[in-house]
Amino acid sequence: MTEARPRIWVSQPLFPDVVGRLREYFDVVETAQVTRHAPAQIAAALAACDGALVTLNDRIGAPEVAGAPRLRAIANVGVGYNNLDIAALTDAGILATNTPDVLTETTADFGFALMMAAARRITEAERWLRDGQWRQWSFETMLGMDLHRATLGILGMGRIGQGIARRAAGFDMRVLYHNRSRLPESLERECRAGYVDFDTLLAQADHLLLVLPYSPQVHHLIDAAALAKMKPTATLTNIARGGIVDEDALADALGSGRLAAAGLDVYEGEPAVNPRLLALRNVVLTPHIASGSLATRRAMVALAVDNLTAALGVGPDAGRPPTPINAAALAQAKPGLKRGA
Ligand code: 8YV
Repeated sequence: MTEARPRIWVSQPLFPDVVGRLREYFDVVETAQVTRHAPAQIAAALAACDGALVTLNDRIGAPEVAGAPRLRAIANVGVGYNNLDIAALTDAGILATNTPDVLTETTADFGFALMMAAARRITEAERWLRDGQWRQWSFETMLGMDLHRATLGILGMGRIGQGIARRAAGFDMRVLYHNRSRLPESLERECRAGYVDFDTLLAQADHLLLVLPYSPQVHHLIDAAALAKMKPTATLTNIARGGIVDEDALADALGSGRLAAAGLDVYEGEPAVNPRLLALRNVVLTPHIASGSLATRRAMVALAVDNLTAALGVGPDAGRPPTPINAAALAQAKPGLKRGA
Protein backbone atom coordinates (compact mmCIF):
# COMPACT_ATOMS: atom_id res chain seq x y z
CA MET A 1 0.00 0.00 0.00
CA THR A 2 1.42 3.40 -0.93
CA GLU A 3 1.55 6.10 1.72
CA ALA A 4 -0.91 8.98 1.18
CA ARG A 5 0.77 12.09 -0.14
CA PRO A 6 0.71 15.22 2.01
CA ARG A 7 -2.12 17.56 1.20
CA ILE A 8 -1.94 21.27 0.44
CA TRP A 9 -4.81 23.76 0.37
CA VAL A 10 -4.49 26.74 -1.97
CA SER A 11 -6.98 29.34 -0.77
CA GLN A 12 -7.33 31.45 -3.92
CA PRO A 13 -6.71 31.03 -7.66
CA LEU A 14 -2.98 31.75 -8.07
CA PHE A 15 -1.11 31.17 -11.37
CA PRO A 16 -1.93 27.47 -11.90
CA ASP A 17 1.39 26.81 -13.66
CA VAL A 18 3.37 28.10 -10.66
CA VAL A 19 1.18 26.46 -8.03
CA GLY A 20 1.28 23.29 -10.17
CA ARG A 21 4.89 22.75 -9.04
CA LEU A 22 3.46 21.58 -5.72
CA ARG A 23 1.97 18.52 -7.43
CA GLU A 24 5.38 16.91 -7.71
CA TYR A 25 5.26 16.25 -3.97
CA PHE A 26 1.74 16.87 -2.74
CA ASP A 27 -1.95 16.42 -3.38
CA VAL A 28 -3.15 19.93 -4.05
CA VAL A 29 -6.65 21.22 -3.39
CA GLU A 30 -7.03 24.44 -5.38
CA THR A 31 -9.77 27.05 -5.09
CA ALA A 32 -11.28 27.72 -8.50
CA GLN A 33 -12.73 31.17 -7.82
CA VAL A 34 -11.74 34.19 -5.77
CA THR A 35 -13.43 33.47 -2.45
CA ARG A 36 -13.90 35.37 0.79
CA HIS A 37 -13.61 32.35 3.05
CA ALA A 38 -15.53 32.48 6.32
CA PRO A 39 -13.49 31.41 9.36
CA ALA A 40 -15.36 28.08 9.51
CA GLN A 41 -14.56 27.40 5.84
CA ILE A 42 -10.88 28.06 6.49
CA ALA A 43 -10.94 25.75 9.50
CA ALA A 44 -12.65 23.03 7.45
CA ALA A 45 -10.17 23.41 4.59
CA LEU A 46 -7.15 23.27 6.92
CA ALA A 47 -8.46 20.31 8.92
CA ALA A 48 -7.11 17.64 6.59
CA CYS A 49 -4.06 19.53 5.29
CA ASP A 50 -0.34 19.46 5.91
CA GLY A 51 0.27 22.87 4.38
CA ALA A 52 -1.55 25.88 2.93
CA LEU A 53 -0.91 28.67 0.47
CA VAL A 54 -2.94 31.72 1.50
CA THR A 55 -3.28 35.44 0.79
CA LEU A 56 -3.97 38.51 2.87
CA ASN A 57 -7.73 37.94 2.62
CA ASP A 58 -7.47 34.73 4.63
CA ARG A 59 -7.35 35.42 8.37
CA ILE A 60 -5.84 32.52 10.27
CA GLY A 61 -5.42 32.21 14.03
CA ALA A 62 -5.95 29.73 16.84
CA PRO A 63 -9.61 28.84 16.00
CA GLU A 64 -8.78 28.13 12.36
CA VAL A 65 -5.92 25.75 13.15
CA ALA A 66 -7.34 24.11 16.29
CA GLY A 67 -8.79 21.21 14.32
CA ALA A 68 -5.83 20.77 11.96
CA PRO A 69 -3.46 18.33 13.67
CA ARG A 70 -1.39 17.69 10.54
CA LEU A 71 -0.92 21.30 9.55
CA ARG A 72 2.79 22.23 9.59
CA ALA A 73 3.20 25.22 7.33
CA ILE A 74 1.29 28.23 6.03
CA ALA A 75 2.84 30.15 3.16
CA ASN A 76 1.43 33.67 2.90
CA VAL A 77 1.58 35.26 -0.55
CA GLY A 78 2.50 38.75 0.61
CA VAL A 79 5.20 40.46 2.60
CA GLY A 80 2.69 41.79 5.17
CA TYR A 81 1.21 39.07 7.36
CA ASN A 82 -1.21 40.80 9.70
CA ASN A 83 -3.81 38.27 8.45
CA LEU A 84 -1.94 35.61 10.43
CA ASP A 85 -1.82 35.29 14.21
CA ILE A 86 1.85 34.39 14.38
CA ALA A 87 1.87 33.71 18.15
CA ALA A 88 -1.01 31.26 17.76
CA LEU A 89 0.66 29.52 14.82
CA THR A 90 3.95 29.24 16.68
CA ASP A 91 2.13 27.75 19.69
CA ALA A 92 0.56 25.22 17.36
CA GLY A 93 3.95 24.35 15.85
CA ILE A 94 2.98 25.75 12.46
CA LEU A 95 5.61 27.56 10.42
CA ALA A 96 4.47 30.74 8.66
CA THR A 97 6.35 32.24 5.73
CA ASN A 98 5.94 35.44 3.69
CA THR A 99 7.28 36.86 0.41
CA PRO A 100 9.67 39.75 1.08
CA ASP A 101 12.25 41.12 -1.39
CA VAL A 102 10.65 39.86 -4.60
CA LEU A 103 8.07 42.66 -4.45
CA THR A 104 10.23 45.50 -3.15
CA GLU A 105 10.98 47.36 -6.38
CA THR A 106 7.53 46.85 -7.93
CA THR A 107 5.84 48.12 -4.79
CA ALA A 108 8.20 51.09 -4.56
CA ASP A 109 7.40 51.93 -8.22
CA PHE A 110 3.72 51.91 -7.40
CA GLY A 111 4.08 53.99 -4.25
CA PHE A 112 5.84 56.62 -6.28
CA ALA A 113 3.22 56.45 -9.04
CA LEU A 114 0.34 56.78 -6.58
CA MET A 115 1.99 59.73 -4.86
CA MET A 116 2.50 61.43 -8.24
CA ALA A 117 -1.07 60.71 -9.30
CA ALA A 118 -2.38 62.31 -6.11
CA ALA A 119 -0.04 65.31 -6.26
CA ARG A 120 -0.71 66.01 -9.94
CA ARG A 121 -4.42 65.10 -9.82
CA ILE A 122 -4.08 62.63 -12.67
CA THR A 123 -7.20 60.51 -12.13
CA GLU A 124 -9.30 63.53 -11.23
CA ALA A 125 -8.16 65.23 -14.44
CA GLU A 126 -8.98 62.17 -16.50
CA ARG A 127 -12.49 61.98 -15.05
CA TRP A 128 -12.97 65.67 -15.84
CA LEU A 129 -11.82 65.15 -19.43
CA ARG A 130 -14.03 62.08 -19.91
CA ASP A 131 -16.95 64.08 -18.50
CA GLY A 132 -16.53 66.42 -21.47
CA GLN A 133 -15.46 69.41 -19.40
CA TRP A 134 -12.34 70.36 -21.37
CA ARG A 135 -14.10 73.38 -22.84
CA GLN A 136 -14.02 74.89 -19.35
CA TRP A 137 -10.21 74.66 -19.37
CA SER A 138 -8.47 77.64 -17.84
CA PHE A 139 -4.92 78.42 -16.86
CA GLU A 140 -5.82 77.33 -13.36
CA THR A 141 -7.33 73.99 -14.28
CA MET A 142 -6.15 71.02 -12.17
CA LEU A 143 -3.26 72.77 -10.50
CA GLY A 144 -1.30 70.30 -8.42
CA MET A 145 1.66 70.10 -6.11
CA ASP A 146 5.23 69.65 -7.34
CA LEU A 147 7.29 66.61 -6.46
CA HIS A 148 10.67 67.75 -7.67
CA ARG A 149 12.69 69.44 -4.94
CA ALA A 150 9.82 68.90 -2.49
CA THR A 151 10.26 67.13 0.86
CA LEU A 152 9.32 63.48 0.82
CA GLY A 153 8.43 61.97 4.20
CA ILE A 154 8.62 58.20 4.48
CA LEU A 155 7.04 56.52 7.48
CA GLY A 156 8.48 53.00 7.69
CA MET A 157 11.96 52.68 6.25
CA GLY A 158 12.17 48.98 5.46
CA ARG A 159 13.10 47.65 2.05
CA ILE A 160 10.18 49.28 0.22
CA GLY A 161 10.68 52.62 1.99
CA GLN A 162 14.33 52.57 1.00
CA GLY A 163 13.36 51.78 -2.60
CA ILE A 164 11.10 54.83 -2.62
CA ALA A 165 13.86 57.01 -1.15
CA ARG A 166 16.23 55.89 -3.92
CA ARG A 167 13.67 56.83 -6.55
CA ALA A 168 13.24 60.26 -4.95
CA ALA A 169 16.86 61.11 -5.73
CA GLY A 170 15.90 61.31 -9.41
CA PHE A 171 13.38 64.00 -8.54
CA ASP A 172 15.90 65.91 -6.46
CA MET A 173 13.65 65.52 -3.43
CA ARG A 174 14.74 66.05 0.14
CA VAL A 175 14.00 62.78 1.91
CA LEU A 176 13.09 62.51 5.60
CA TYR A 177 12.06 59.31 7.30
CA HIS A 178 10.81 57.97 10.59
CA ASN A 179 11.12 54.34 11.59
CA ARG A 180 11.03 52.18 14.71
CA SER A 181 14.81 52.07 14.55
CA ARG A 182 17.19 54.38 12.82
CA LEU A 183 19.03 53.01 9.76
CA PRO A 184 22.81 52.59 9.85
CA GLU A 185 24.52 55.74 8.66
CA SER A 186 25.82 54.07 5.50
CA LEU A 187 22.27 53.15 4.47
CA GLU A 188 21.00 56.64 5.28
CA ARG A 189 23.71 58.04 3.00
CA GLU A 190 22.87 55.57 0.25
CA CYS A 191 19.18 56.51 0.47
CA ARG A 192 20.03 60.20 0.95
CA ALA A 193 17.51 60.17 3.78
CA GLY A 194 17.55 61.94 7.13
CA TYR A 195 16.01 60.50 10.29
CA VAL A 196 13.47 62.70 12.13
CA ASP A 197 10.92 62.13 14.86
CA PHE A 198 7.30 61.41 13.95
CA ASP A 199 6.00 64.95 14.54
CA THR A 200 8.79 66.53 12.49
CA LEU A 201 8.04 64.12 9.66
CA LEU A 202 4.37 65.14 9.72
CA ALA A 203 5.19 68.84 9.88
CA GLN A 204 7.86 68.94 7.18
CA ALA A 205 6.67 66.47 4.55
CA ASP A 206 5.22 67.89 1.35
CA HIS A 207 4.39 64.31 0.45
CA LEU A 208 4.02 61.69 3.15
CA LEU A 209 4.21 58.02 2.21
CA LEU A 210 3.16 55.23 4.57
CA VAL A 211 5.16 52.04 4.12
CA LEU A 212 5.21 50.62 7.64
CA PRO A 213 3.96 47.17 8.64
CA TYR A 214 0.60 47.04 10.39
CA SER A 215 0.39 46.10 14.05
CA PRO A 216 -2.19 47.05 16.68
CA GLN A 217 0.31 49.64 17.97
CA VAL A 218 0.01 51.65 14.74
CA HIS A 219 -3.77 51.35 14.39
CA HIS A 220 -5.07 54.82 13.36
CA LEU A 221 -1.61 56.28 13.86
CA ILE A 222 -2.62 58.79 11.22
CA ASP A 223 -5.63 60.25 12.99
CA ALA A 224 -7.13 63.75 13.15
CA ALA A 225 -4.35 64.96 15.46
CA ALA A 226 -1.62 63.68 13.14
CA LEU A 227 -3.32 65.10 10.06
CA ALA A 228 -3.62 68.48 11.80
CA LYS A 229 0.18 68.58 12.07
CA MET A 230 0.64 68.22 8.30
CA LYS A 231 0.89 71.09 5.84
CA PRO A 232 -2.44 71.90 4.17
CA THR A 233 -0.61 71.68 0.84
CA ALA A 234 0.68 68.17 1.60
CA THR A 235 -0.35 64.82 0.14
CA LEU A 236 -0.65 61.50 1.95
CA THR A 237 -0.11 58.16 0.22
CA ASN A 238 -0.79 54.80 1.86
CA ILE A 239 0.51 51.54 0.37
CA ALA A 240 0.90 49.78 3.74
CA ARG A 241 -2.32 48.72 5.46
CA GLY A 242 -5.61 50.57 5.69
CA GLY A 243 -5.91 50.32 9.45
CA ILE A 244 -2.99 52.72 9.91
CA VAL A 245 -5.17 55.63 8.79
CA ASP A 246 -8.37 56.85 10.43
CA GLU A 247 -10.34 57.11 7.20
CA ASP A 248 -13.04 59.39 8.60
CA ALA A 249 -10.41 61.81 9.86
CA LEU A 250 -8.75 61.66 6.44
CA ALA A 251 -12.06 62.33 4.69
CA ASP A 252 -12.58 65.35 7.00
CA ALA A 253 -9.10 66.68 6.20
CA LEU A 254 -9.47 66.19 2.45
CA GLY A 255 -12.99 67.61 2.39
CA SER A 256 -12.12 70.72 4.39
CA GLY A 257 -8.91 71.53 2.52
CA ARG A 258 -6.86 70.65 5.60
CA LEU A 259 -4.89 68.31 3.31
CA ALA A 260 -4.40 68.77 -0.44
CA ALA A 261 -4.74 65.20 -1.69
CA ALA A 262 -4.29 61.54 -0.91
CA GLY A 263 -3.47 58.30 -2.71
CA LEU A 264 -4.76 55.10 -1.15
CA ASP A 265 -4.10 51.53 -2.22
CA VAL A 266 -5.25 49.96 1.06
CA TYR A 267 -8.37 50.35 3.21
CA GLU A 268 -9.39 49.42 6.70
CA GLY A 269 -12.43 47.41 5.58
CA GLU A 270 -11.25 46.30 2.16
CA PRO A 271 -12.76 45.36 -0.20
CA ALA A 272 -15.25 47.90 1.20
CA VAL A 273 -14.16 51.51 0.74
CA ASN A 274 -15.34 54.24 3.08
CA PRO A 275 -18.16 55.97 1.09
CA ARG A 276 -16.89 59.37 2.23
CA LEU A 277 -13.61 58.70 0.43
CA LEU A 278 -15.45 57.53 -2.68
CA ALA A 279 -17.29 60.86 -2.75
CA LEU A 280 -14.14 63.00 -2.65
CA ARG A 281 -12.41 64.20 -5.81
CA ASN A 282 -8.97 64.76 -4.29
CA VAL A 283 -8.15 61.17 -3.43
CA VAL A 284 -6.80 58.58 -5.84
CA LEU A 285 -8.17 55.15 -4.96
CA THR A 286 -6.67 51.88 -6.18
CA PRO A 287 -7.63 48.31 -5.17
CA HIS A 288 -4.55 46.99 -3.31
CA ILE A 289 -2.40 46.51 -6.39
CA ALA A 290 0.97 47.91 -5.31
CA SER A 291 2.78 44.61 -5.84
CA GLY A 292 0.74 43.87 -8.95
CA SER A 293 3.08 43.56 -11.87
CA LEU A 294 2.81 40.24 -13.68
CA ALA A 295 6.42 39.28 -13.01
CA THR A 296 6.27 40.20 -9.33
CA ARG A 297 2.98 38.51 -8.57
CA ARG A 298 4.34 35.34 -10.22
CA ALA A 299 7.57 35.66 -8.22
CA MET A 300 5.56 36.02 -4.99
CA VAL A 301 3.64 32.82 -5.67
CA ALA A 302 6.85 31.02 -6.69
CA LEU A 303 8.52 32.06 -3.42
CA ALA A 304 5.48 30.90 -1.44
CA VAL A 305 5.63 27.53 -3.24
CA ASP A 306 9.35 27.25 -2.45
CA ASN A 307 8.67 28.10 1.18
CA LEU A 308 5.94 25.51 1.50
CA THR A 309 7.91 22.77 -0.20
CA ALA A 310 10.97 23.42 1.94
CA ALA A 311 8.95 23.75 5.15
CA LEU A 312 7.39 20.36 4.51
CA GLY A 313 10.81 18.80 4.10
CA VAL A 314 11.00 18.20 0.36
CA GLY A 315 12.58 19.80 -2.70
CA PRO A 316 16.00 21.40 -3.11
CA ASP A 317 15.72 23.54 0.06
CA ALA A 318 14.17 20.79 2.21
CA GLY A 319 14.03 21.95 5.81
CA ARG A 320 15.30 25.44 4.95
CA PRO A 321 12.39 27.61 3.81
CA PRO A 322 13.82 30.79 2.24
CA THR A 323 11.71 33.35 4.13
CA PRO A 324 10.28 32.06 7.39
CA ILE A 325 8.44 34.41 9.76
CA ASN A 326 8.45 32.27 12.91
CA ALA A 327 11.48 30.05 12.49
CA ALA A 328 10.94 28.93 16.10
CA ALA A 329 8.04 26.79 14.88
CA LEU A 330 10.45 24.78 12.71
CA ALA A 331 12.15 23.45 15.80
CA GLN A 332 8.90 22.02 17.13
CA ALA A 333 8.68 18.41 16.04
CA LYS A 334 5.26 17.58 14.66
CA PRO A 335 4.63 14.07 13.47
CA GLY A 336 4.37 14.22 9.74
CA LEU A 337 6.51 14.25 6.73
CA LYS A 338 9.68 12.41 6.21
CA ARG A 339 12.33 14.04 4.07
CA GLY A 340 11.57 13.12 0.48
CA ALA A 341 8.08 11.90 1.35
C1 8YV B 1 -0.57 41.62 -1.21
C2 8YV B 1 0.67 43.15 0.10
O1 8YV B 1 0.02 40.64 -0.45
O2 8YV B 1 2.64 41.88 0.15
C3 8YV B 1 1.82 42.53 0.79
O3 8YV B 1 1.91 42.72 2.01
O4 8YV B 1 -0.05 43.90 0.65
C4 8YV B 1 0.39 42.78 -1.28
O5 8YV B 1 1.51 42.49 -2.00
C5 8YV B 1 -0.96 41.13 -2.52
O6 8YV B 1 -1.92 41.98 -2.92
C6 8YV B 1 -1.42 39.69 -2.57
O7 8YV B 1 -2.25 39.31 -1.51
